Amino acid sequence: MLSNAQEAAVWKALDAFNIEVPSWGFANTGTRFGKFIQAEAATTIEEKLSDAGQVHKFTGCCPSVAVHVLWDFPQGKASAPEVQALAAKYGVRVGAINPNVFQDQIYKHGSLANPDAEVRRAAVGHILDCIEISSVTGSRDISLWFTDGSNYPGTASIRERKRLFEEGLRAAHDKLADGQRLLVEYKPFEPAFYHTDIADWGMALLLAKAAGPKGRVLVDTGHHYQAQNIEQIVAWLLSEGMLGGFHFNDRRYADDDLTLGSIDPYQVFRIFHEIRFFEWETGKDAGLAYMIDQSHNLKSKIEEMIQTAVMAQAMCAKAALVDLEALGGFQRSCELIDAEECLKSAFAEDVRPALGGWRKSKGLAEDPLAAFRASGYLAQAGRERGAKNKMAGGSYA
Ligand code: PSV
Ligand code: MN
Repeated sequence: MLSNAQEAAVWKALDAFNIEVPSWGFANTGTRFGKFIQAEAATTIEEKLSDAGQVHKFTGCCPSVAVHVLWDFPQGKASAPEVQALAAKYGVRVGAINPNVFQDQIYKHGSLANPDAEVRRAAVGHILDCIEISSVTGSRDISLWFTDGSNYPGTASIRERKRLFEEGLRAAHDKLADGQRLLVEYKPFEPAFYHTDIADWGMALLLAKAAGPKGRVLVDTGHHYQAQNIEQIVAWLLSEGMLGGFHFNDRRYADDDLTLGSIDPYQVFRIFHEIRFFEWETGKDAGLAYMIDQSHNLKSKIEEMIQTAVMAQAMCAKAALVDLEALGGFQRSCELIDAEECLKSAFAEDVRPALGGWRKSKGLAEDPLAAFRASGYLAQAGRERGAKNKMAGGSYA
């Protein structure tokens, strides 16, 4: 049982916590080995926003939706007002704008680091369109992930490509409006298998700095090698004022896109703890974008997104229970066991009753997943979208 003070700390943390869902998490996706079609999956941006609206309706903590421009804006930047209006129709807003400079045929050898100046110009042009879209949708973050890299030693100049990235990112950064930010995401491998141009947080940090003062690093929790200490990366980026936000998901092997906390909830808790510790010590709001980057081909998509949001809230709540004053004291006096127990005892607390109480106070159901299931939304979506999904490929159960 939590004390009244602990319960108040949880409620305060939950009041301040929102997490963004990705539009691409509601559509049928698969692996490179195949796609299992779900009758109720979203087939249009309107359906994606409708599904995202459901996640927010039942969790109360997912008011915004990250969008991928190539996938969600059928007419490019001309679609921005319509997408904006559709989001409002379903009770959400457009969040981070994700340019896509990896799918077109021209990007076979990269985008901003392509040896061909024409291709680099096209990539910068697309990112500038995305910045214009952000101005229409009122989005703060332009979230950049690149597939640039090479597959075989000797086939690319690593240093020249770094220089080209600096040049391209600077050109994009120059066009940001006030209040907008450029988030630079890193990933160690895939689809490039020898070298990825932005392979880790150090490279992303240097490039975000080279881009300009509105450049920040985006940490996708699935984009690390096995056993990497992600909360240390988070702590370092926070202390540099360079952490922009997260793409949350879990992984067992690589970029598995598993449900947040399904493999290692303690990792998620430790990340939230580092953020809270930083904000408590500095008295500053870190201004982070908490986003989910998961797309599931086996689990039911809306249900899984609700699971994720609930897990994120739970880990954020547990982190709010760490006695930071005491922890700091134990750390300074090297009382190792007490420091460790202080952290672990917060993680061990059952915060579910407090989460339920907070939801009730907001007029939400105490169990968002059960309430969503009872709503009948999925069955209805299946009836409306089944034929379209069937046509799009494969059979479905
Ligand atoms: C790439 O693996 C990534 O993490 C990037 O954030 C993309 O925008 C997203 O997944 C969707 O492909
Ligand atoms: Mn990502």
